[in-house]
Amino acid sequence: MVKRGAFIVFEGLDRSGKSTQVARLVESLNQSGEKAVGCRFPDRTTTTGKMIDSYLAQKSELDDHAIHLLFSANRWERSQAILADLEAGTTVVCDRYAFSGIAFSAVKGLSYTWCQSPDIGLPLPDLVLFLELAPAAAALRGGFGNERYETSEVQIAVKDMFERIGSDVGSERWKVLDAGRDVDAVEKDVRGRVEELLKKVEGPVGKLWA
Ligand code: Z5A
Ligand code: MG
Repeated sequence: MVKRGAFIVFEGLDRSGKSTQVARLVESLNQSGEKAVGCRFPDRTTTTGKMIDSYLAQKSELDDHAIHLLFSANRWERSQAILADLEAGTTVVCDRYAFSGIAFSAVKGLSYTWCQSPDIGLPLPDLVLFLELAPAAAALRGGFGNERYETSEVQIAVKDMFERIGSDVGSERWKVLDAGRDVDAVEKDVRGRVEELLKKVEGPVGKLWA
């Protein structure tokens, strides 16, 4: 039987280096002979993703509940493909996931448990690497863009919400990494934690919030 792949998620605030580390990890795993693919949420290429993209770009308005459900649907659309990759022995490295979904919606005042519910049963990550970066350090990486949520007020509120989510997920699965170090140092830390994980991944993929 093929050993299943690991499901690894990167979370963190704006400019914490998620996309950089996802790309580096996928490349280094493939170079060392481990099959790995990247994915990202929102996936702006699908029909729901195009609606999300328009909302984030502030070209359209949507009710807070409706956009939350679209972000969740965007993950469900991809969930069978993620499971298929994992079962085929490919590690999946994902840039944001359902934890961003809760964090950004709950800070707008939606109920935390309501925010969790549409994602119940999605593939459960084996490891969540939360890239922690002080807002002042993030600011040195360039100014905010023009997308919705790219303000310091939202980012600070979201950071607090991520702390609550991390404690609900539990410290076995949710690891906080100092993202204020240089890119190579963060990558080395990530790689060490992923090597530990790959030794112990076994059994069926779990279900989120189930
Ligand atoms: N959202 C939501 O509301 N609900 C949901 O369910 C989901 C998401 C899934 C779009 O996210 C928005 O959608 C997001 C949450 C919401 N809103 N916000 N904020 P996105 O993923 O498309 O965009 P983002 O992740 O916020 O921004 P980003 O710019 O892509 O950040 P990043 O991926 O973490 O950073 P990066 O691109 O790797 O690096 C940023 C810059 O810093 C770049 O110039 C790098 O070269 C540099 N960098 C990276 N690492 C370092 C280090 N270690 N030192 C120095 N410089 C570095
Ligand atoms: Mg990114």
